[in-house]
Amino acid sequence: MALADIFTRPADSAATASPRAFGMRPLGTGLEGLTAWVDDIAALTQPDRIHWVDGSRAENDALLRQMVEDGTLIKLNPEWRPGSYLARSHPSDVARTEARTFIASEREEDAGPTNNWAAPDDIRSTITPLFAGSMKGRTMYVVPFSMGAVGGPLSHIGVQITDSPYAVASIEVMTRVGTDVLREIAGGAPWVKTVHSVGAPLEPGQKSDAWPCNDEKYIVHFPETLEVWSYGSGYGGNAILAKKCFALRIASVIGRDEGWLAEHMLLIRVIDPAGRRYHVAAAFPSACGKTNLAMLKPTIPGWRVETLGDDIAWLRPGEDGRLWAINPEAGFFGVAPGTGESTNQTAVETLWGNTIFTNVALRPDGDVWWEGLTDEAPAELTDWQGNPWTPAMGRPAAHPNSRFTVSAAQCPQIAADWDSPEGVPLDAILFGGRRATNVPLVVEATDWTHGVFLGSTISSERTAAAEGTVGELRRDPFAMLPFCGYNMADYFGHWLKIGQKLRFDRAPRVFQVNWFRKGSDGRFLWPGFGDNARVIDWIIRRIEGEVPGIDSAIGRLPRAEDLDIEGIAVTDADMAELFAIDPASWLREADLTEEFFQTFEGRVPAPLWAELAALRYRLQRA
Ligand code: GTP
Ligand code: SPV
Ligand code: MN
Repeated sequence: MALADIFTRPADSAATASPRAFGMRPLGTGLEGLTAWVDDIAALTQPDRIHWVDGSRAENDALLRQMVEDGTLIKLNPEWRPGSYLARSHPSDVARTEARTFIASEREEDAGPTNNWAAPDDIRSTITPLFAGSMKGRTMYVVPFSMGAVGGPLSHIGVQITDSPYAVASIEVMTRVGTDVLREIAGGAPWVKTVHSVGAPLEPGQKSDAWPCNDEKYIVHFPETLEVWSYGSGYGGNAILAKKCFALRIASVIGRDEGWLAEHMLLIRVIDPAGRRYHVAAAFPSACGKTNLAMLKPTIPGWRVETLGDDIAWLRPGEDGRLWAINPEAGFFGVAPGTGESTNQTAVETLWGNTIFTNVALRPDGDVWWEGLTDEAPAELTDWQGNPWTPAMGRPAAHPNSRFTVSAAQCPQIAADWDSPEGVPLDAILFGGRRATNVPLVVEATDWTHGVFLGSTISSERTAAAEGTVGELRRDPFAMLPFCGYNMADYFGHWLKIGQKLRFDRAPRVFQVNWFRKGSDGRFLWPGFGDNARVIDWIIRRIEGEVPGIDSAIGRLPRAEDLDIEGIAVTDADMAELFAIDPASWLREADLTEEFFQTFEGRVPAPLWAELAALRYRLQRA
């Protein structure tokens, strides 16, 4: 089949298979395989129209215009926010739904205790009837996309079928969409199948809701057949399947089998006053500071940071014994609240236009607002649900998980080579979380194995990025708890194995950080944001061997005089509290770690148990 024909081909007329027969047909390879799959999905979901997305500007313009007409998007005032739109989701569809997210591996133990497992055949027979006819009255979009530069050595291709034009517009920002991806498929490149339906078929003549979705939700991953099926939600990671579903859950499984890592990490280049360049990746749980650190504006003179990625990094050991990283995405889906001139000026500048905002507040002048954008709220607003709002009402105007979708290229400090196919060699890996107590501002792992242990024991207070109780402490190893597509104990083992492929003197050094420790008065002890550069500065001087690390029970700490706190209002008492290590509460943490490791029923690698024993030994003597 010629590539040009794909945009005009009618749906396969034979494609009226019953849901039960679905998936029985061998697909073949290349474009034939792709079109056979599209026909199968169309036969199942029965859309009114099929639209092959070519990723062109004209197509995107038309899509956005259509969504404005349909009431899905509100066009913002171009005087303030050119090319930008506001979407208001259904109030029940505002975040990832982890309880409805499944890993359908053949064997239950391959999903592990931290994932919801479903037997593939069982869950297929549950969801297939839901997808049957689910796109009636709607357009089915076929979106070919590449994660990483098209054709790059670390890149991977996917195709998303969706009945949500909002998802299409988002995928076009977040990934590389277009005909060059089809060309790769035509050339025989493997691709991941992702199917998404909001689950809101229309009767003839029925008008769609502005934000169609379904109370019943399923986000199902089939790691063996490289498929994602998502039903019922139009929001974020539930609907932009390239992101968490593919680039983390499915990619982590591909990485396990191929010898690389798919990680929930931001990626930056740090340039010191001497012009030396370092590459740092950092894994923090959702809404714990990745986008902010990715756009760091150092408050110490002479330092610069260039953004490479803000959410996901794919890491692969190179021939040179270093660990190389790419950002597979092409845009940012960032948390709006808390993003302001004083915290993340770069993000504010990135959002000057061409941005889709979801669930933020609308100003009377047709611009957007959210808590933290400015110190003072405007006198009146329309809140994220479309209701009149004034500050006196005492509830937030923007949803706590409201977001912006904007292309990475628009970031003023994006690295010139951010989309280079080879990526960058890592000098440091940071693990962090939101911890009001116990965890110091920064601690260095003694070696790779200890670093893997630190990653495996990360816990963090829950945020609004997913459904659940905000503030509740939970384990979130490597910030991957909701995103690892296989047994996390095996994943820990895979990290250890990757370490063996690195040259010991070239492997990235591992650190744990915590910007969120609080004093007894409940305030953050560390100013955070731009001042986090002070911690990075110490990390880099450790890498260069310019300062000693002080051994403690939990790892290496800075000497007080080595952390540059000139010009910031952190008192000696605050510093002491930021680094205080209470052996008794750390021993309690160690007990919880043991409990956590035990849930994996013997699968946690022995070196991590040895690290736990060594930690306890040191704590008992501290
Ligand atoms: P996801 O996109 O959900 O993965 O979140 P993220 O990890 O990118 O988090 P983001 O950078 O958007 O920050 C989430 C929230 O934490 C925002 O409200 C920020 O203002 C706040 N935050 C980020 N960095 C810091 C920091 O250094 N200190 C403090 N106190 N808050 C921070
Ligand atoms: C996160 O929750 O980590 C996000 C938002 O980045 S979502 O894409 O919805 O997963
Ligand atoms: Mn983010």
